[in-house]
Order: sequence, then C-alpha cells, then structure tokens
Amino acid sequence: AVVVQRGDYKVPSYQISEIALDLRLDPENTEVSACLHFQCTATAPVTELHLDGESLELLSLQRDGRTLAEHEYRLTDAGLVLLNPPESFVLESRVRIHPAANSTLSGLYHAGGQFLTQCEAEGFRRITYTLDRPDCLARFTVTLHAPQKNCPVLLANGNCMATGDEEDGWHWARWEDPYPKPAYLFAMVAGDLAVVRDQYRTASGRDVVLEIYVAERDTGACVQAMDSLKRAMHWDEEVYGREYDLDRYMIVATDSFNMGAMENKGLNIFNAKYVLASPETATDNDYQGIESVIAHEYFHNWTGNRVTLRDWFQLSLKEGLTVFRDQEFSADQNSRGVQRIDDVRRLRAAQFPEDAGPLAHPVRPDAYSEINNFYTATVYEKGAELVRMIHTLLGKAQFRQGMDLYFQRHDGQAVTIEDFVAAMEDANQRDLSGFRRWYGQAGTPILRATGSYDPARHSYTLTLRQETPATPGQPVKEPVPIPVRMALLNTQGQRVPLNGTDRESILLLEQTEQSWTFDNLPDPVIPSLLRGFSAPVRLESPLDDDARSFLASHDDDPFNRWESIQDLAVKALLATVADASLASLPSALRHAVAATLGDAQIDPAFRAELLSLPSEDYIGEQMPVIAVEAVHHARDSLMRTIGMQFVPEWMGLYHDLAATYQRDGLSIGRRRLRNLALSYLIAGDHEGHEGMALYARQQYAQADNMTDRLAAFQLLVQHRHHDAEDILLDFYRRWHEYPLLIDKWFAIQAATPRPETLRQVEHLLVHPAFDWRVPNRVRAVLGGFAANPTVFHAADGSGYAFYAEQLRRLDDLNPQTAARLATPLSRWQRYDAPRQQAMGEALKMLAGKPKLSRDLAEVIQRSHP
Ligand code: BAL
Ligand code: ZN
Repeated sequence: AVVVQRGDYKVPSYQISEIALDLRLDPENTEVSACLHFQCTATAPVTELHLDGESLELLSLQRDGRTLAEHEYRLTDAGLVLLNPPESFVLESRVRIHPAANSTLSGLYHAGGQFLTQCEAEGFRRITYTLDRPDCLARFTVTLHAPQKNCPVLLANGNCMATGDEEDGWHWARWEDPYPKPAYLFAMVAGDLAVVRDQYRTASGRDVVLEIYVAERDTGACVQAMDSLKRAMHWDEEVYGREYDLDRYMIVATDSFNMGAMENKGLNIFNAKYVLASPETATDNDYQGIESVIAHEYFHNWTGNRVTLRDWFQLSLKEGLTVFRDQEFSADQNSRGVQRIDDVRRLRAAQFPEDAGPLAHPVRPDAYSEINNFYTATVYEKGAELVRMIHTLLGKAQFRQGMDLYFQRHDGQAVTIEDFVAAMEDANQRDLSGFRRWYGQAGTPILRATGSYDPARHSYTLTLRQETPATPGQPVKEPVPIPVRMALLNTQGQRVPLNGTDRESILLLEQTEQSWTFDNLPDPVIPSLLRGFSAPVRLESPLDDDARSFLASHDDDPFNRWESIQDLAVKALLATVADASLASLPSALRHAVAATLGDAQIDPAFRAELLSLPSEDYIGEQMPVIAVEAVHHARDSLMRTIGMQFVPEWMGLYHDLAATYQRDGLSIGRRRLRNLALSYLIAGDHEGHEGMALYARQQYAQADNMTDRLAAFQLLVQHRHHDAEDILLDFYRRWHEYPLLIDKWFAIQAATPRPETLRQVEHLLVHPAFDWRVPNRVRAVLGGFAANPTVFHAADGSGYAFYAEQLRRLDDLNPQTAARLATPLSRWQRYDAPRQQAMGEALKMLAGKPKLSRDLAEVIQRSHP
C-alpha cells in the first residue's frame, strides 16, 4: 500500500478557483457533470497533473470546450492524469456513479430513501475528478436534479439561488457557497424530509435561518438539537467573538452515517443519534451527546472551515481545538467538575490504551496509508488536552488573544499546527518551542511525584519526575513541558499559601526531574497534584490510603476528589484480583464511600461520579497482564459489598430521589444518582437479586422517561432475571419503530457478561432488524460485544474468532467501520499467552482475506507487524 509521509508535502502545482457541479440523481445511476477552473501556481512547467478519482465511470472529458484526445490524458487506479496541461484551463467532465450500491457511505450514497454525501476525508473523489486535498479551496456552485416525488427537498452548501421544474416530474435547485472551501466540506442532500425551522440573530444583528431536516414523524424530537445550536452560536460570540457567516444553517439527520456528524459548510450532516431526542425515547446521556456534538460541528465553522488544514497530518489542528471548544462549552452549560471527570474518563478509556499499544501515534502523525484510520482518540482527545495545556499555561485572556491572532492571520487559509502554536506565541510573547514536542511525540508520560515535609524547616519539598515509554518507531523520548496545577492542604482541608499569597499554583515540569520547596508551613500538609487533570499523564502519586481518603472528602478540586476515591477503589480491586479471598471493603475506601453517601450537600451528579466504580477496562489497564475474569469478579464483588454494607443509604437515596421527570441539571443528576443506587441495591441483594429486582421491574414498567426505563431494563437484562426474556420482548415491541432505541436493545444484549452471550449475539446478527449496511446497528452489536470483556476475551478464543469472522464480512461493505471496529484486536500484547495467540490468529485470518480493504489492512499490519 502507498504510505503518505508528512515530510513529503508539496504545494499543489494548480489551484481550482471554481467548481460547478450538476448532478442528475438516480439511486442506481447518477450522472455528475463537473466544470472546474484550473490555474497553474507552479513556476516550472507541469508535464503531468494528477486528479483524484475513485469508482468513477468516465463518460466524457473536455478541456476549454474541446474533447480531449487519447494522448492528452491517462486514466489510472487513483484517478486521471492530464498531460502537459496549459497554464489555465476549464475542465469539463461527465461521470457515472452508483449511489445505492455505495455501501462504504463515503462519497455520494443512497440510504433510507435519501441521497447523502460524506466527503471527509477523501470522499469527494468518489463524486468527480478533482484535486481532492484540503489546501485546494474553490468556490462551489451545485445544481441538483431529482424526481419531485421522492426528493422534494434538494440541499447543498451555501445559499439557494434558484429552483425550477423539469419534464417527467423532475425538479432542480441551484446552490452557491460564497466561501471558497476544500472539497472535503462539500455536501448535498436530496430526499423526502420535513424541516424544523427557527432563527438566530447574531451579535451584530444579522438574522440567520436555522433548519433541521428529519423524517416527518421526528419533527417533535429536535428541541434539544435546536436549543443547543442557538446556545452554541451565542457561546462562540461571547467567548471567542465569532459569528456565523451565512444566512442559513442546515442540519440533516440520517440513520446511515459512519461518523457522529460532519461539519460541511452551512449543511451539517448528522448521525440521527446526535439530533433526535424526546424524554420518552432518549436518555440524559443522549441529550448531553446532542448538546456537545451540535456545538462541536458548529464550532468547526471557524476552527476547520474558515481556517482549514494544509494537509491531513494537521487533522488535530481542527479536531483537537474543536473538541477543546466543545468541552468548554459543555462545562459552561453544565457542571464544570463533572464535565472534566467525564472528559478524562473518555481520554483514559480510549486514548491511553491507544497510546500504549501498537497503534500509538503522535497527535500530529508522521505517516498513514489510509487517513480515515487517524480519526482517533489521540488526534481528537489528546489533541484537545494539548490545547487545554496551552490554555492553562497562558491563561484565559491570553489564550483568547492567541485565537484572535490565529483567525486574523489565517482566515481563508489552509494552515498547520505550527501556525496555531506560532499565533499563541506571537500574541503573548511566549516561547512554546518545548511544547511542540507534545505534538510530535507519542506515548503517555508517567509523572512520578514524591514529597516530604521537613518539621525542622517548616517546609515541604515536592519532586516531579517524568518518563515517556517507547512507542512504535519512537524508541527514545524527550521530556515534555508538563503543567502541574497544585495546592497543599492543611489537616482541616484548607489550601495554604504557597511561598506568597497564592493558594494554588501551576508548576511547569520541563526537565526530566525538578524539585520545588514551599516554606512557612508550620504543620504537615497533603499535596493535591494535577488538579483538574492539568496534563494528559499517568500520575504516580505519593499519597497513602489515609491521605487519599482525606482528599476524597476534603479536596475542593472536584477532579482530585473524584480521583482520590477512584484510586482507593482501584487499589482495593487490584488486591482482590491478586487474591480473591480479600473481597472485603478496605477501611479507607469504606470511609470515603460512607462520607460521600452521608453528605447530602454534594451536588447529585458529582456524588454519582464519586460513587461509581472504575470500569473493568480501566482496572485491567492498571495491570501488567490483564486478568479478564478476575477483574470482572473483583468488580462484581466490590459492587456487591458496597451494595450490601449500605443498604439503608442506597434505599434512602432511591426513595428520596424519586421525582416526576424534568430536564434541568439538578434533575438529571438526581436521576443519575438514583439509578446508581438501584444498581448497588441489585448488586447487593443476596436474595438472588429477586427482592430488589422488583424495584427495577416496577421502574421499567412505570418510568415517565427513557433514562429511568433504560437503566432498569439494562439491570434486568444484564443480571438475567428470570423474566429478562419477557422484558426484552416487551422493549422490542414498544420501541421497534425507533432505530436509536433498537440500537440500545442490541447493544445491551451484546454487552451482557454471560457465557451464553456469544450464542445470543449470533442470533442477533440474523434478527430481522439487524442490517449490515447501517453502521449504528453494526456498532451496537459488534461494538457492544467487543466492550464485553469476559465474552470478547473468553479464554478459549471463541470471542476473537467470531469477531474476526464478522469483520471479514463487514470489510466488503464498509471498510471504514470495519477498520475502526478492528482496533480492540490490536491490544493483544496486554493479555496472557493463550489469548495473545488467539488474537494473533484472528488478525492473521483477517490479513489473508481476499480483497482486504486498505483501511483494514493498515490496522492489521500496524497491530501485528
Ligand atoms: N470532521 C469529522 C467529524 C467531526 O469531527 O466533526
Ligand atoms: Zn470535529
């Protein structure tokens, strides 16, 4: 396979100023006519101009009005080569494509009765011959033709300039986007869609029409999406001074989408999962997901669209920055502490393992063979952490100055991560040269902290040491600048002054090891380090259990308070993993749980975070070799013990927090805590789960919202209560017309930790509602299965073999999704020898597949070189 290297970047020899597209939309055979205005930008004569094109059937090709002769161009596997092109010319091509047969969901496809596009990263070349690279910005005019009956709605980027009727019941619409854009931001939609309309007045007084296009029966389920959009627009004006720049902002929801959503200029296309919600059909988490993804795509209008990427190695320039922006938006809309905990939990669940395995890569990668494989947790989540560290180091106002300069310098340009960092430096006269290493170096640094109090000198000395483990292709690592937000607490839990008046400080560890001494401390102190998780590192803390227990109830930094109790839980769990007879609740943890349960002053959402045990995956990650079964049993057993030892407290919470459904933050937190209480009650029910299951059954039957109903449903199914079958049938019967709920129905079954799950998942794959062409459905079953540790990692290797067989099948339809779902197999080095061998065999089987996609081939090759 061709490997693209970052160092090989070359400025394009031609630019395209205008692209006019004309599409006659037919599911089987769509004709695309394209008219492109080329202008040479190279100084030397160009003998060959390579245009990208994939799966296109060329019907005609003209240059400046004349059909090209055979010696003037050449067709290749990758596209079309123009030989000795003139300095400027107009190229007109006509191609045929097949939207209904396009199961890759990249380019133009027909699904669920609609025509849709997805062009990031390299989908536009599946629509027409072009320079499909982000540093080629063109002005687009798009004319769509389709039958009025099937496709009353015709949408593309920008403004609708004209519409009209044609013969045989067809009609057309012409759209113009005034902003030059790279091809990856092109979009069009045609179908039978209803629209929900609203409007927004920008800070400077311009009225913008907001439109959400969905199926007719879903028009009532767009309230959260529309509301989030308006709040996001307002937030970007307030925090970054950025206004929307077109008269119309459109969002289209579809069930058939590879990603979460896509920021196409003025015409976002969304996975329905991040648009549709009503209290009866969506959980609180779904509502939160909508808020953040709607905001994320909106924020891309400036960070991604107005300022775009020079090349795909810069992907984190828009993604890391935009994730940071959406995280901050959500923190401002909800609870900042809880938001930070959720963000870090996601980072640790996906990015830390990626950074520690064979797929590790820098936030700015050096090479790829398929760019779609680099839409990773590292590029997104770690990328956001790097932006956050710059924000932490500079401060809020200075960061804003840096952003202002970035927009001022680069509006309308295709730029690099280096340009972003330079704007931050130049706006603030700061040197961030050391910081650049974060972008180029893979691996999660380990931060070792040691501290000692000197009673004679009344001082506390803190020593920080960093080390980044080797990653593929990077055996030797250099130190990176690590901002460590910290405080020292006295025995009353108050922050003490740190060599002055400040009671909180940001230490910048730039060397391998540095020490800091704090004076004038009459009494011993407890350090609170890496507050708010100020850097994406693994902290090895100097604290003993008593100190952790103290911080769990006294630290005023919500993240560290949560982290302290998590650390206690991990330690207890690892002890049980090592020796199952130690299944008791150690006193420091019991004390922290009791204190949290007894403190009704704590915000309920935060209290729920404090009382949630770490996931099996997270516990496993802390071990040299992941003991799959033992981790599962240890966690189960700790849930049971905490459930049993605090029955009155859990019961009290369960009853006291019952309430009629409301959507405000406090109510959401109360639901979360109450459902956590129910899960502990069920775990701790020694009567064979039947006593407390009564509560769950009642809650399932009577809930006035999906958060509560689904929580009860999941507990009943996963604990396999005797009437679980009836409840599964009931859920399906009630909700079979709601694809997003049926996805949950599939996912919960696939994630049930029972020996019979594999057999049941085989049945799910032949269920009438299962569809290999719909990524949400495939992810529900296969993603649910891969996230089910004891079943996926079954000791006999049956889970891996089954899984690989399904990926083999999926790869023929949708390589992007297959490659993404294959990544759990890359973690083979973390397991015992028999599992390593079985995972290796699964990967080998896939490697030998005929017609293996470039996407999947790359993941396999890097996983098991
Ligand atoms: N650009 C792909 C989807 C997203 O990150 O917004
Ligand atoms: Zn994005």
